[in-house]
Amino acid sequence: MANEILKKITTSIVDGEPDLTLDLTEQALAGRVDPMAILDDGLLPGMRIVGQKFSEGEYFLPNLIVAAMAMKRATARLEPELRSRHQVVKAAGTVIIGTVQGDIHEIGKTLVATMLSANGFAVHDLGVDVPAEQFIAKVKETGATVVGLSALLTTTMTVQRSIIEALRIAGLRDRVKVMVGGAPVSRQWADEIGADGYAEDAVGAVREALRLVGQTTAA
Ligand code: B1M
Repeated sequence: MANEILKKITTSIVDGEPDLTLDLTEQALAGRVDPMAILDDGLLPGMRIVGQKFSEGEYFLPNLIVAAMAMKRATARLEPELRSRHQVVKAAGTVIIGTVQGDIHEIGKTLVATMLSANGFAVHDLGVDVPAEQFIAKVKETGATVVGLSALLTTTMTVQRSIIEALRIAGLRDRVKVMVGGAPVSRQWADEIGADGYAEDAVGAVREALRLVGQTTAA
């Protein structure tokens, strides 16, 4: 039953049917399918296929938009389930997160924020298209010790580097650890731009953030 419904969820993302995606997500939850499996084995494979079809010229921008709509509705429904599965350890640390300036991809960043907050971090999500000044102002306001920079475009990855530099110029670089992520980002890139941490996905981001604040608990 689980495999079948997960496949249907994937297909509904690829076909761009947000109502059906939400409906199938509800059905899967009612059937006690693990919310993490709904995400990893149902929704995300659908997004990967959509991205592939877009790069091959089979899909166009409207296909991306409708797939993102389906993904957002389903992840909003999964969010409380994902949170409730984690025993929250209060004040693991304070994280400021956002998608960097010039980039409006929000789904992955929001998932990372959700998982961090489900694991005890106080999270300030600045949204998308966030300029360096806004990260800096929020670090000063909150005293956060981790800054998370998401970038989904090869053209906006470089903004991660500029933000790290802006934090240095603002005299904050020694006070915060910077974690970077996003589909085109790699550990190598993180090292190259002087980031302190990198994670490939939302679960990895929790592990990395805990490492950065000096804790060892696994996500
Ligand atoms: Co865009 N887009 N898009 N898009 N889009 C990609 C990224 C692309 C790979 C598609 C493709 O060509 N195959 C391509 C980028 C190519 C490149 O630069 N290499 C692309 C393009 C080209 C564009 C536009 C330029 C298209 C255009 O206008 N011609 C445009 C850019 C707009 C802009 O930002 N300025 C654009 C627009 C859009 C939409 C607005 C239509 C929509 C986003 C809607 C929204 O977010 N509200 C969209 C979508 C949906 C995608 C794809 C299909 C899916 C992205 C997604 O949500 N994935 C994407 C193709 C793909 O990735 N398969 C694509 C699901 C999400 C859960 O995964 O975001 O990777 P992801 O996040 C993961 C990890 O990366 C990681 O954890 C997350 C959870 O596992 N992670 C972090 C993310 N942030 C992290 C931060 C961390 C740690 C881990 O620490 C801080």
